[in-house]
Amino acid sequence: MMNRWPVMKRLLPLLTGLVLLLSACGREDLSTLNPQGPVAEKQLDLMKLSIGIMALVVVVVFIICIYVLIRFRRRKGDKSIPKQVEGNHTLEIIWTVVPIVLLLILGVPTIKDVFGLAKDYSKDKNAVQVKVTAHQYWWEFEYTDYGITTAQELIVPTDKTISFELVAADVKHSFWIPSIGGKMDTNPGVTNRMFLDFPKEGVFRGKCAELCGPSHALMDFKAKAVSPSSFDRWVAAMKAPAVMPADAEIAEKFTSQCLSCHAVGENGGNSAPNLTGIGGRQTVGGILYNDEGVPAEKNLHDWIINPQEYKSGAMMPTAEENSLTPEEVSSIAKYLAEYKLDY
Ligand code: HEC
Ligand SMILES: [Cu+2]
Repeated sequence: MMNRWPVMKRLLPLLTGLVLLLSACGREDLSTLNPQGPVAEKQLDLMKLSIGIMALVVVVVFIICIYVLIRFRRRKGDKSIPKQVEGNHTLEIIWTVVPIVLLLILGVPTIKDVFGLAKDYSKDKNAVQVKVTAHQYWWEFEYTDYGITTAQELIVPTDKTISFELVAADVKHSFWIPSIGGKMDTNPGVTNRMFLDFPKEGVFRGKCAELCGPSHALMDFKAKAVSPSSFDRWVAAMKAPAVMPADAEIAEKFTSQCLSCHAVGENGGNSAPNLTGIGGRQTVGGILYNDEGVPAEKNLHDWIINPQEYKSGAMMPTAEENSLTPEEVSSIAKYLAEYKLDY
């Protein structure tokens, strides 16, 4: 027999590396196996139940199969025809009833949860209504009861159910926060509904789960669950008058070159992410993380110079196309980095 160990020994570091790489992608957990809310918990319970039943069936079938293969194998010199069991009532009843019982055990909770998770909270006065619009390659969150809109960072209170109305502005996308629950397609022209609860404070990573173009894999967002009082402060801060660049010339450039698409406070358009309080967000564009190593100002600066470099196909012009001088880019990046909301 060939000794395979030397080959395995060479493959082992590669496999270890792969495992580490795959498990260490991203900062917040993207796993459905570590639920942080009741919806994801129910979904995980269903996965466990169905995998449990399947595993049980596989084990039992394999044990019977191996037993039969050994016990009833053809022995040397034995030419006789085995005992025929066709039409055996006991056997037929067993292999009809057992699957029915298994399907019932799987089906009853599945149907109960599928309908339970489809509950419509769109008329519920206690729920926070959020209209999610998916764009290539960013997420817009409109709080219809509060008259505010934000992007890339969904802020939610821990004490209320969030009722989502989901649509797409261009092609089909899919809204998914693995550790909280989901997913649900967003379609152009059709509204889907879903609700989620965020009982724990924290930041949870969301993803587009439907191949939607070259930067599909970069269509990340954050869901940030905060205390009820913090949420109220955030709403108030979002509604406060916009902070514009202090320098009049920069303010004018910003208005003419950026607010044609973007908005801050009550100023600007709505064909691009709302930039109110962008300096306090965890990322720029959902993917460039702001931290000590790379502060928001640097990420904003790099992004404004050439968004396509970080997200190919991003529908934002480069600094050159926006006819900005390097000084103007720096001033705008500094202004946006300092634009933070207190909440
Ligand atoms: C033609 C419309 C358009 C113009 C003009 C425009 N942008 Fe954008 N911008 C976008 C779009 C679309 C995105 C989202 C890209 C993506 O993530 O796919 C974006 C994203 C951004 C982001 C990241 C937002 C976030 O939520 O993380 C920043 C910051 C930004 N733009 C700043 C600017 C600045 C500053 C200017 C003016 C110099 C500007 N943009 C001009 C369309 C525009
Ligand atoms: Cu998408």
